[in-house]
Amino acid sequence: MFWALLPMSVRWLRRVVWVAPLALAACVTPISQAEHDFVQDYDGDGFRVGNDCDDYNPAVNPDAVEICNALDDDCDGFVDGPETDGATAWYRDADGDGHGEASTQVMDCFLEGHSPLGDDCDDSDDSVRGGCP
Ligand SMILES: [Ca+2]
Ligand SMILES: [Ca+2]
Ligand SMILES: [Ca+2]
Ligand SMILES: [Ca+2]
Repeated sequence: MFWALLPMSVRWLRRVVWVAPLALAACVTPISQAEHDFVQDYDGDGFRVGNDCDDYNPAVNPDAVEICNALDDDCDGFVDGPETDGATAWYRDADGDGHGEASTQVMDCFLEGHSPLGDDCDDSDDSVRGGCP
């Protein structure tokens, strides 16, 4: 009985010897990082690496609305700015007293050297600030 099965076993073994390495090679054939990134959308926001400037944050993608958060939410290359949702008025504070001059108003999320208060009646004297007559 054993001998009767031997030819079939030998044929099966021969097939395994040829097919197994080919199947294994197909499984482990590496794809390039570019190919991997082309098909991958790590954060599931519908934008792949390359179009999504942060593919680990679903709130950041080309369809997102730019908000004041120090991030480039909409992937346009600009972080926040005057057109950002939530931008407020800022006034240049030349004397550093925490109050700015009303005529220098600009809209933004945050501006270095500026104050959200536009009530400095003398922006060259830090002893004179808000509440001037
Ligand atoms: Ca994203
Ligand atoms: Ca932002
Ligand atoms: Ca942006
Ligand atoms: Ca002042």
